[in-house]
Amino acid sequence: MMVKQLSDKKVFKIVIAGDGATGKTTISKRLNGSLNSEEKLQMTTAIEFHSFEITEKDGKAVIWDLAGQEQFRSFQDTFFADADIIILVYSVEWFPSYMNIDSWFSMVNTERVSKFYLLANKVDIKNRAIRKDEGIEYAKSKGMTYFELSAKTGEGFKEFQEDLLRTGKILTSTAEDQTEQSDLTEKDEFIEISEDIEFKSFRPEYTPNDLFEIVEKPKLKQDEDLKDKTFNEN
Ligand SMILES: Nc1nc2c(ncn2[C@@H]2O[C@H](COP(=O)(O)OP(=O)(O)O)[C@@H](O)[C@H]2O)c(=O)[nH]1
Ligand SMILES: [Mg+2]
Repeated sequence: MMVKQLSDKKVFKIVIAGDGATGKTTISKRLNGSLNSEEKLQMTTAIEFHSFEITEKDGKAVIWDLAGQEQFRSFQDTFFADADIIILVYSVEWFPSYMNIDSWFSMVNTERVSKFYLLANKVDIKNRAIRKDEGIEYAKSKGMTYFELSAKTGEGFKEFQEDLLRTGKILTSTAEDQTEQSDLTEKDEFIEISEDIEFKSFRPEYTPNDLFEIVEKPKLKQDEDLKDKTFNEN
């Protein structure tokens, strides 16, 4: 996927979405450097905003992050509208969060989006439910750029951050700057295939591409039930 350029835009909108507790807020805070600050979580609004500098020429990104309201889908139009970059997040140890990526993806008007990331978070947890090659395969099928990382330990984070900053620079750059960067396409993200991983986590036999009826069910309660079940089995 080539990065579509915005003309001289200085502030752009990044939307981070995915199921609750997959690490969206942790990722956002690591991006803007506030991860370890005492900043209090504002739970009174439906959306949190995290901003950070993207270029020396006052290019700025604002991340739109749901403040724990992931189960209510009524916000979606405003939330996704005019997003320049979209980041969808799942947690590698929690299969339903991977399944639901399809549902998050379906809320987006992809034509308007300059770049789409799929992040497999929490790779510090060794008990994986989704292999790396599956994540890559899915990302590929949707034209997304895949990274896996741990927002908690920082493992793999730099690679994603650098790609995001590079994208941001292109989005905010002028036409002259563009000539140098015009060759920027996806690089090596799809090449590496993971080693064998033993599945211990909860794992039903379906993938995000065929799960529409599953995500249409009342989600939160169902997920909680599944979660309890998994913990009991372990
Ligand atoms: N082990 C592990 N835990 C994480 C990671 N990222 C976030 N968490 C934890 O997962 C929980 C939910 O994270 P949060 O960022 O609030 O998720 P959100 O609901 O998607 O915004 C918190 O307890 C985080 O500390 C990670 O990479 N690894
Ligand atoms: Mg959050």
